[in-house]
Amino acid sequence: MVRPGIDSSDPAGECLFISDLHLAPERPETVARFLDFLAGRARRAERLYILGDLFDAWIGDDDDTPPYPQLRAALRALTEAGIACRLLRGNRDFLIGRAFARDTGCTLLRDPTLVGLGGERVLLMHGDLLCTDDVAYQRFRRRVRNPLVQRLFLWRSLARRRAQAADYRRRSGSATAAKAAASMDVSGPTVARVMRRHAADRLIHGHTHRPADHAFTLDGRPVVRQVLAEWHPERGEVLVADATGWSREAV
Ligand code: LP5
Ligand code: MN
Repeated sequence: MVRPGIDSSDPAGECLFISDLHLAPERPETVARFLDFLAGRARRAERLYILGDLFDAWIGDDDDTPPYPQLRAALRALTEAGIACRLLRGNRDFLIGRAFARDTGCTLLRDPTLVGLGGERVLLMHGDLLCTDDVAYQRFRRRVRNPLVQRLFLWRSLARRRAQAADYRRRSGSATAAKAAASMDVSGPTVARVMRRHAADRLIHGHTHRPADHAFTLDGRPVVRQVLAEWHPERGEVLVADATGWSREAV
């Protein structure tokens, strides 16, 4: 059985959940939207959870291409203002490491992580682990999550890493274009298995870019799976948990 990460439970204040911003040098509007969010809306929260794919492609914590230094500084300013920032890595930014956490004050979370919120057991994931019908992706995932493969990648120059990431993106683009849409969504039996294993009342994840609240019954218990929205240049979305319950807000 995979042990989940555990996050400290029941903060008194508001928790915000975001994912799939896909920030990149060539997406200045989305970067600006996120910087505004960090300097504004996020400051009213107690905790910010980022559930993966904050970056479109992270090739190592030593990448100082703009706007990465500015983004690190903005996250650092948020955590220094007393807002806890928890970061769970996605399939595009799984190479975020300890240096990034140290520079920003963010805490890295395991996938999955269990947190108690409002009396519920809430399971947090990026979402890619739930896409078990996508056998080719799961094979690719096992290979690139191998620590030795990652160490060899990180030994290369930034230019070579950038080229290799671009090659993966190209190959992934042609692979996904050829896959049936349903095979890239989460698998229902896998969701049930994971929620049952962790006795979760609520599962929050991103990755699929299919935002929705799926309420259903699991072994006679009402449960919910909330899928976060990807961010666009003209719109971001945040899932909010506070004393009054759960809601979604455009930012
Ligand atoms: O990202 P998205 O939504 O387009 O597609 C994903 C899956 N694809 C990926 C691949 C990423 O896009 C690649 C970007 C990585 C950036 C970081 C670089 C650091 C590399 C470090 C290496 C140690 O995640 C896609 C899913 C889709 O989500 C839906 O869930 O279908 O999966 C694929 O397309 C995978 C393909 O099916 C097979 C992979 C082709 C590439 C083969 C390369 C050889 C592997 C060698 C490993 C050492
Ligand atoms: Mn993803």
